[in-house]
Amino acid sequence: MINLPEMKLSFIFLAVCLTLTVAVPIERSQKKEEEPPPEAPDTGLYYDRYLREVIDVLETDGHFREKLQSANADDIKNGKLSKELDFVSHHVRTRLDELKRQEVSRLRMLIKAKMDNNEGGDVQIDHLGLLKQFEHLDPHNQHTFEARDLELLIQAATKDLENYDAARHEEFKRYEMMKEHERREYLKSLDEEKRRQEEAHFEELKKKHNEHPKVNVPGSRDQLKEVWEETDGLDPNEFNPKTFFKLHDTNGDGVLDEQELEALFTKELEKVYDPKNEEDDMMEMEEERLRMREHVMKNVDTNQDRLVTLQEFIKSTERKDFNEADGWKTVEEQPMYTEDELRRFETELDAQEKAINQKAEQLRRDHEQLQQRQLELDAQKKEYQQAVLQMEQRKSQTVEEQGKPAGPHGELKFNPQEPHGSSKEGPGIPGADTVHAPATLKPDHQEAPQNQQQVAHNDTPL
Ligand SMILES: [Ca+2]
Ligand SMILES: [Ca+2]
Repeated sequence: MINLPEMKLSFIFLAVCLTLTVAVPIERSQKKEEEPPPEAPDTGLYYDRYLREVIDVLETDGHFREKLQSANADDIKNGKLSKELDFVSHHVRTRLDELKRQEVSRLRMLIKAKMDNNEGGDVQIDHLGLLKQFEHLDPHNQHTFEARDLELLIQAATKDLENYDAARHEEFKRYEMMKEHERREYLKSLDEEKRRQEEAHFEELKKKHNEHPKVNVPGSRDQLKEVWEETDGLDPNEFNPKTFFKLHDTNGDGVLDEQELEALFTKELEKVYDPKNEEDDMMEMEEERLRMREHVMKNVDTNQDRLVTLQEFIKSTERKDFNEADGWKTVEEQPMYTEDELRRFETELDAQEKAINQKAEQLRRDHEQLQQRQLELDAQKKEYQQAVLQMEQRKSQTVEEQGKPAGPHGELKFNPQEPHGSSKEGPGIPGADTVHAPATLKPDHQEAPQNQQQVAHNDTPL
């Protein structure tokens, strides 16, 4: 992969996808054995892979890279940059077209899977109509990647990531409610004595968790100075915001992105959370990290592009509350949900459980029916096999007894015009009459096998 230290292309990413701290591997097509660039975090978007691949391909185009370096966040967001797509090389366009076709095909599969799940698969799918629900590409043109596609991709990612923090808070809240729900259910299952013990233990853990050094307000002088002194090993009396900014703009792109900011909070988080302690919940630590970053962005990122410039940073250090000495209230110290919300959550859980049980019961019944049907089919099959076998036995016996070849049309078997022949059943179940065929005829050993074959063949439709 091309390693561009000043890769402004990551600006698209910076503008949109700096939310997560988790890194995932990205597939790289180039074989260059250069130092691998730092991997961008998984955006958590369902089209994350497509987004990354488009950016990777665009990075390979000199013209586009140049334009990107001179673009600002607004140019990127309002689609001005997307127009530059018209000037990228043919080779890059071809690869983008390919990526888009793959993405459209993936979305079609998603639609199909969803429809199969809901409708049983027999419905005619309106692909174009359904593709319109995906806002990260232009569904009207499903074969080529155009400027419109880049514009939509940037817009969708920006918008979706703005909602992403909110979704994470909501998810965390549900996690906490689930935790409390399970704790209460567990307590209910205990006898009086054991329950008292458990509750005492719970209170003890809570107390232990709350015993920690004062947590500084993120982005305040105290917090930054602590990083300056302890992480950077510098003299606290020489604290300098500009130097601090440069030190912590670790990728050197001139802005502090969300990840670079979150890295500043590690010291504070370690005061409260230790993965080795039973009383410290690491999910809460991640929520804490997110809240700290949001707090700083709210106060510092004045143009709200999710990036902190040096100018924005310096300005924030001049604010009155930069010097505020009050501590930071941790996740644990504020109510995450009300009793009412917990009740609603439990009702919802209950309904979900009922629905799942109903579905399981239905599946069990379906399964039983299928098993029953299979048994019936097996029995039927056996009967047929038995009947065929009997007929074959009877016929070969008859033929042997008659000892004469069957006519070219097999008339011997199905319409025996025997001396005693009285069968009018035709090809129904022959043999009943033929077993009584006169025994005077000698079997012809050369012809008999052919007869047998024909008998078997003609009977197969049964
Ligand atoms: Ca940076
Ligand atoms: Ca900003």
